[in-house]
Amino acid sequence: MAGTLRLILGDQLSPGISSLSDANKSADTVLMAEVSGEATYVRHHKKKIAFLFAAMRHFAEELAGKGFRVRYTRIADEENDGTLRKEVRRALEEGDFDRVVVTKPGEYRLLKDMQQWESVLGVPVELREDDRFICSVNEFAAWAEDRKSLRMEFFYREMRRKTGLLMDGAEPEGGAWNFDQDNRKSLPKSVTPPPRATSEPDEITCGAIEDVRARFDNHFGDLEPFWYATRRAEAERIFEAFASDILPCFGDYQDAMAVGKPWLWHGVIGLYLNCGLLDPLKVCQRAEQAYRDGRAPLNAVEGFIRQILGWREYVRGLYWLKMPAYRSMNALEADRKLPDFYWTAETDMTCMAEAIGQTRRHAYAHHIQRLMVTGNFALLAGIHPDEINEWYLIVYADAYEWVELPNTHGMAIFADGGIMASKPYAASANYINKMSDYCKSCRYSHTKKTGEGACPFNYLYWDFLARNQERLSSNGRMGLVYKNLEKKDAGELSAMREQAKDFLDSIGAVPRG
Ligand code: DLZ
Repeated sequence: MAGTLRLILGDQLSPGISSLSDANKSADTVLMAEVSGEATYVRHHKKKIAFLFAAMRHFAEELAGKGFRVRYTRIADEENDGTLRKEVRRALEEGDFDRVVVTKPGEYRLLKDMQQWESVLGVPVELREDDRFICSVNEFAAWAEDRKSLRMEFFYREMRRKTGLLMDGAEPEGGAWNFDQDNRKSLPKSVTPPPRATSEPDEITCGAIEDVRARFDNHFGDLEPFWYATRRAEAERIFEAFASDILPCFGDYQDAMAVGKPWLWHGVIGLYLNCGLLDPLKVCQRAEQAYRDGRAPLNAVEGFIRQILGWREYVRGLYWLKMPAYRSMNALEADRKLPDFYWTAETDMTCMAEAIGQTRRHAYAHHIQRLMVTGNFALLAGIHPDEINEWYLIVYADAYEWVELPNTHGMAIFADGGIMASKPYAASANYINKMSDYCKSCRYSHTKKTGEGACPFNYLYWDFLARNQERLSSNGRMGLVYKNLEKKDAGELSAMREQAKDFLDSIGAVPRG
């Protein structure tokens, strides 16, 4: 009897995935394939590839243990045809299948490809919804319909009502939807972040690391040390350690940054959530439990839940609502190349060196580093969206286009012209100094606006405002900033603009032409 070929992608490692919902274990085959096409369409961080290959191998084992027949192609297999489409074709040729079932992918380029599979492969191909999100694509579209403004905050309230998370009847717990004003503390010198739970690589994970070393050694980033969890039970253990010991301070220092302290009180669970090792609703429920048990304060728990129930669901909805046009938007006509130090971390700016250096080491930076350091720099410098979007997709272990693109394109560099954010998140050195200790050990002065030793974030900031005056000065939320620009001494402004240009040219951030 012919069976069904059920394809599982590297970020679909959830036992409840829709493509398996009606599987017949005795007739069907689950196909998983490590392919160079997925590892190199952008040249992903080595640690990201190793993490995903190891997690895929463990998931294949998990499924086999549950009685599924699994066909698994490793990256080193001689017969490996290199792309998902070709691996599906090879499986169809070598087996007895009368249809293919797959859960829709998280990236538009792959969805477009899969939509052709039925005609090119000659068998019915069923693409199922990915129901691992709390809000479906259709539900988001219905929410967005006829709305002038698609701000996350209103969507988030709907999600709170829908799930009942942190609700007190019809009202938000604690009388407010958002406790962000409590979540902007900088890190006092006397406070030390807690140690983090890590996972020892087992034989399977070590094998994946060696395969990546052999094939992708020229990709960005450090492969080792490697201590991310690659099995579900380990990811759950690490999350549990966070929920019980670290979550209580998550809110307070959510926006803080400090030299040599990449984790602070952050969850560092995006990579597990986004490949399916952790479930978003369960994670939120566990955080709420910590609050209900009196073990974590409301500002911490609300802030954490908002990241997942609010931002994560919102960016996913927005991505599918706006693609493909979204990706080619360039509202600020940014046109410069990405400077080389985004790859090397070799820059005298301590904040950039720290954020990029830890990204090289861990394939991780927290949201304020992404938004207000590397993102802010790209915004001010006018880096072309394609260059910065690709960088973010490559370097973070949690990055897939559905989550990366809106966060970078919309939030960090305002390329969508205000669909996501009501104004650009542009900031001078003052912000970085307030929220971090980076400026203390930096050779640049955060108070100096021009001349030798002035922090580039300062003159780039004023250059950004002047360059975009026509586009942004009518934005009500930029009114004060533009009043300040008008008060600026013309000589000082032109000196800053000249220094901005010289600096950008000197770091290779030249116009793409
Ligand atoms: C990111 C990634 C990588 C590096 N490798 C694979 C792979 O070999 N096989 C696979 O099925 N998936 C991989 N992925 C994840 C896919 O790129 C991801 O499923 C799509 O981008 C859709 O989100």
